[in-house]
Amino acid sequence: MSQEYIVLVAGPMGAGKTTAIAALSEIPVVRTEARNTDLARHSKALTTVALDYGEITLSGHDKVRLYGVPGQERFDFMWKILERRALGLMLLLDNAAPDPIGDLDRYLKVFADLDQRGAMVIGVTRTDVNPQPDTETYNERLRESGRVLPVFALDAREPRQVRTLLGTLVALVEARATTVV
Ligand SMILES: Nc1nc2c(ncn2[C@@H]2O[C@H](COP(=O)(O)OP(=O)(O)O)[C@@H](O)[C@H]2O)c(=O)[nH]1
Ligand SMILES: [Mg+2]
Repeated sequence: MSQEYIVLVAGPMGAGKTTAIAALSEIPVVRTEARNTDLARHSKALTTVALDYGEITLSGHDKVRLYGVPGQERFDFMWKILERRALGLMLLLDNAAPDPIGDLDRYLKVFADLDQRGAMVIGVTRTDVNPQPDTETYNERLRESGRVLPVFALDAREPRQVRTLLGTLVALVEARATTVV
């Protein structure tokens, strides 16, 4: 039977959410971007203020609806609406950000419900720009917070790497679906 999954792609501004969705999607990505009015936080001229949307069909039948959700705290309420419908979360973290481990902590708190109910994978981008912290540091932090989650270093511009991350997430969602009846 074919399945349909809603997957959220979350993470701070500049982590590669829009790029990752574009790398995965087989339809033209619906992008809602606007001029960045928060240049103090990030120098990007365009930033996501609403949603990015893309779709991918897995193994010929299962469809994944991908929603990129805003990275700025002032849009928090939008995360909550979609989170209720989602089964999986791809959390992207920018390794070149000032405090990526702090970002991890913050997003784990925000998405605690989805983490409990669904599945989560973590993709660390920009390791080419900033190799530290390494994935072991993320793993340690996750262990401290009582979680075991897959952590991948990846480049959001590389479709194959993003597909690997999504494939892992879908496998976790399916494992949950068969164990939690
Ligand atoms: N150097 C480098 N650039 C990346 C990587 N992943 C994404 N980018 C770039 O980072 C920029 C921000 O990505 P974007 O998708 O707009 O981030 P968003 O704010 O999370 O949607 C884009 O120019 C991407 O091409 C990576 O692993 N390394
Ligand atoms: Mg974006």
